Amino acid sequence: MADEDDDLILSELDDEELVAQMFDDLYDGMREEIMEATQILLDRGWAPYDVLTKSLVGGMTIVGNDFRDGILFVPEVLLAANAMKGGMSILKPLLAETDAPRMGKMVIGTVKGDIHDIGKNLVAMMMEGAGFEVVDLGINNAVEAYLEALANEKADILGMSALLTTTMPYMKVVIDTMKEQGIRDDYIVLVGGAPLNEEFGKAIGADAYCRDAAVAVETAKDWISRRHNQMQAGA
Ligand code: B12
Repeated sequence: MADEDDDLILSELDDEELVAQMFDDLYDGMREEIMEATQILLDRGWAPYDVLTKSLVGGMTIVGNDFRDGILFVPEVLLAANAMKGGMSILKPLLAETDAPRMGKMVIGTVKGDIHDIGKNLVAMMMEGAGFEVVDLGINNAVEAYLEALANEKADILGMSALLTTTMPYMKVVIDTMKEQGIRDDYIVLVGGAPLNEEFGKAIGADAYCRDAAVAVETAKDWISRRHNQMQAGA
């Protein structure tokens, strides 16, 4: 016997029901359904950013809470993350579609010992959407990987992500190495990840902590224009 959910036709749900269903489907790691629902919301005229924040990020927050509370475990969270990435793959080209002039270049990666990449990927997507060029180093990056990429790519911004209290101190290792090499001030350093806060960002010598991808974009724009002004003043 088919279970009730098998008969559910996503396109027949109204927006509110569909978002609630997406929360359930994300929770159950249903990648196909998440991709279908993402497309339906877009077809109904939802802005890509709203689909991202109201359905995908909203659903992932529930997953995160239940993981924290020991209701969900790693395999289930991986399935949920995979479903979220399915939805993100549809949104990515739309968020990146912009006429904005190139704003600057960012190298971004999750720090050594840490394999969380959903938040970092979101930041990368939103930065691209805002007109930045983004070089994504992926997960588990040692200081050498960051420094090599910054030099090779002639980047303006370094973005580091950490989701574990055990890996966030590694950001300081990277910044301290930059200081030792006399290159710290050549770059704007932005840091983010759920366990961080503003105080931590200041303590390790980052230029800014950003609580989410939208703030990351605003902060990056802000710092880039400050730099341009400084350069003009110094010229
Ligand atoms: C999904 C997830 C996983 C997935 C990761 C899949 C993937 N591909 O990323 C899997 C199942 C693999 C996983 C594994 C583990 N996880 Co985990 N995971 C999560 C979970 C549920 C959600 C994280 C997430 O994606 N959030 C959604 C995104 C959108 O949010 P975000 O990452 O915070 O990103 C936003 C901002 O922080 C910011 N941002 C993020 N990065 C950056 C970077 C820059 C430059 C800027 C500017 C901004 C920025 O912008 C983003 C977008 O708005 C969190 C719970 C939580 N509430 O955070 C736990 C959590 C982070 N995990 C946790 C743990 C303990 C682990 C494991 C150690 C579990 C284990 N026993 O094996 C392993 C660690 C493995 C490792 N070495 O890294 C703990 C960490 C606890 C702690 N205090 O350190 C958490 C908090 C859960 C909990 N409460 O227990 N995890």
